[in-house]
Amino acid sequence: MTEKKRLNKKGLSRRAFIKRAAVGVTVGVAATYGVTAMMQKSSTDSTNVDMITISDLELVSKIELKKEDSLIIVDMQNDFLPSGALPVNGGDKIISPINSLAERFHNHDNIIVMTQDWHPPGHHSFASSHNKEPFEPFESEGIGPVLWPDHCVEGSKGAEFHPDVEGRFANAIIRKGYHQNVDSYSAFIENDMKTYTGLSGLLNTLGIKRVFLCGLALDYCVFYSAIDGRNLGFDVVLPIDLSKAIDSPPGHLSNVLQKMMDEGVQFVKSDNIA
Ligand code: VGL
Ligand code: ZN
Repeated sequence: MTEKKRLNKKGLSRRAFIKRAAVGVTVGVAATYGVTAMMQKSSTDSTNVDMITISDLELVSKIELKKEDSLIIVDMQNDFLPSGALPVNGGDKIISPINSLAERFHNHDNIIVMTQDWHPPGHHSFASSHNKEPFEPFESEGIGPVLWPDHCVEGSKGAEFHPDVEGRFANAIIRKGYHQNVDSYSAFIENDMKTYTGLSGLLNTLGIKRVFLCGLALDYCVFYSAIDGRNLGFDVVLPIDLSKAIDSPPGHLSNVLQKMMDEGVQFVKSDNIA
């Protein structure tokens, strides 16, 4: 049996477990939260053989753009890029290929949305608000699984889009994370699992059926957007070369890749989107 098949088989049994864990959950990231906590536990187990990496993902060979497609560019802001407050490794490498994909969407007259992490000073997700260190584990309603350095404070330089990111193609900008005590990783629904950002309403009104997600960070805002996107009935495509991960706590990335596979997110190289 090939490595991929083996992983998929494991994925299936894990999915069965996830389905059970998710009983009673109708919408949003509720299932994701419980399951992620469960998965994190297994990821720190050194006997865990399920660790998957980006190179294990099965890729779709080619995707043709349709008019019901939208590109969501997640949090390409100074604070998530080198020299920012919460820099994501390699984040700068994806700027130019994201611009090029955005241009393709624009040329096809497809809707492009940019999201912007936008926190009030002293936001509850900041370690400094709890006299703790960044990346310390922390769970409370709408916050966690770790605390963050102060980042993307509303109106600050760090919250601005990186100047090299081509913003002129964006048809809409969705801000998120602006409630003091609740974070919003997902572009669709805040971490309280009930407050909508308005993105799904916008996309539904415009007749969008499929979303392409790129940007930062792969294992937080992109991941939760992908899962919510699926739960809200969208087809979700992730151009895998256009997103980079934080991977904190360690093993988090592997868990979320597995979860996205299980939820029917499609992976593709951005060059193969035409
Ligand atoms: C993000 C952590 C905190 C993200 C935002 O954009 O992935 N991660 N705030
Ligand atoms: Zn944030």
